[in-house]
Amino acid sequence: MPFGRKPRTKLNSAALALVGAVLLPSAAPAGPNVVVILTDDQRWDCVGSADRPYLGIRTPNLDRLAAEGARFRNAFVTTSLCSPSRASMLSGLYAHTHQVINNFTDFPADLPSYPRQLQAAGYETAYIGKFHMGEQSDEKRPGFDYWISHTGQGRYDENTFNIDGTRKVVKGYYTKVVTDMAVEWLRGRGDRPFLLVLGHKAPHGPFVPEEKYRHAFDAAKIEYPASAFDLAGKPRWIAERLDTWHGIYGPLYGFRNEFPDRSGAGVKVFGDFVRSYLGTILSVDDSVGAICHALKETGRLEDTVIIFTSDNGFLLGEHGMIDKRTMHEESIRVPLLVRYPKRIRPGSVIDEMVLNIDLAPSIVELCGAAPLPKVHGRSWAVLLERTSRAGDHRPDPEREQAGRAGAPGTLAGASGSVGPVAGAPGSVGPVAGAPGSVGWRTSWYYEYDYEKQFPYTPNVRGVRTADWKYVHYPHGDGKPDRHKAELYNLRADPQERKNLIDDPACADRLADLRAELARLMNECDALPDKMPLDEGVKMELPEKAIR
Ligand SMILES: [Ca+2]
Repeated sequence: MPFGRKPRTKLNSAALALVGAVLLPSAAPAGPNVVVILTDDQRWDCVGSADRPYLGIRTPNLDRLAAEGARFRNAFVTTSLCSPSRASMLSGLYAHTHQVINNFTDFPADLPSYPRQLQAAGYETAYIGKFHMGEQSDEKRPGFDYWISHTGQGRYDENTFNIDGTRKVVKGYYTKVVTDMAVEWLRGRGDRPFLLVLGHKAPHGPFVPEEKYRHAFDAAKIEYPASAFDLAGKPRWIAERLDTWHGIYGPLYGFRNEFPDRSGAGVKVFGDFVRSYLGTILSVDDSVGAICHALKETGRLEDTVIIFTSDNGFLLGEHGMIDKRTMHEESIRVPLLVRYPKRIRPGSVIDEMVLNIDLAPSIVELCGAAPLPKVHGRSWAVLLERTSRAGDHRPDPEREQAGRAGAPGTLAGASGSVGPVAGAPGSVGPVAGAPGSVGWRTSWYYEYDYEKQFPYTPNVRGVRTADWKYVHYPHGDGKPDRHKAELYNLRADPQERKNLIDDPACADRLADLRAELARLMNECDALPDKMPLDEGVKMELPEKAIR
């Protein structure tokens, strides 16, 4: 079933029929506005609405998106690295197809993307903030009518932006600056529907929280996670990574001056590292509140699909690792919140496994634009439709009233007034129906290619199902692997503590997963599988310019 093409076509047709004429393309586009808010390196549990929010982090504006929309509790990236994942989001394709396989490659100028499809359908389109592909250029990219971005990683303070052709140093904290720019653009919109992508730098390292949040997590007690000391039975490269740029005893992106530091006292600097990461996310939450407030003030909140997600997750010490790239849960899981009351029952929680390659086909379908000519992902609009069929999904009038009286910087009502999704008004809890009940995927393929510039992670190839994960590390020469593989029963062992790869009782399961991996790779055009040679984990630090 290459690409699952037939079922997808059927599902798209069914979904289109269900939502009616509003999704049909026309000369004057009638589709909803779309605002995509994209963070950089934000792990899935660093939003207050997560099942177990990290260190109890509170993000009232993001939580409001979840309470008034849908929270995907199983959202993943197919490559946990900034540029490859961003290119997958734009195109709906795996990295091996779009070929942005590292952080130094630009999005191919001729590759179809969802912004281009929306632009062709008559949308006004804008990109504001961190683009993070082809970093040597800050020039406007295809698909966007309006453009504000910059070269490189950008700076948290006094960043130089290319503001639609004019380069300028802008004082102020990055997250606030790009939010103000986005609000200004939103306020200037006319009758045409629009797409805005707001790309945050936060919480990408080196983490510098906004001054007001510098001490927000001072009281939090932070230790190395237990899994950092639990490496028996794991591949040796994981232990080799401990002292490197991507290990918990290494420099921690410059937070630690003396390294490697395996002393017990070294955990204090690790704690500062984690606190700073979290602090930057609080400013992102303010940004979400400001964007929603601007949409409400301009009368567009209910006609706008708001999507919040991140380009990859982030390891905060799990398995002795920081950073991303690996296929461990903290690396591949991202937040995904979608608010659009016309299609989503408030407080919906969606369990199906969705991927970064699903974003483009989903947005294109929701907007009624022409489908992308080729995608590996699938539109999750069908999952949203199911939430609305569960009952009345109109906005709650009382909450609308609260919104009109709400303070600036909040979506509707006072900041922090919304509790966890489960307790929110209108919450329906998990959507009824087992995974697969709408023909949804029950497994997916993960890939990452070894980087010479960051020699801390091997080539990675893996398959994840709802309950199992198999991941192996090819050398890149077509010969048998030289690293031990990993096999986890995620239902029994969600923290991936016990590697079952050598357990004879799991031999049949392992064979099934290997067969499934081969099937998935064939289905998404990943064969023949090309990758660089694994040159091993190295102690050397990355060049300063690319840290
Ligand atoms: Ca990233």
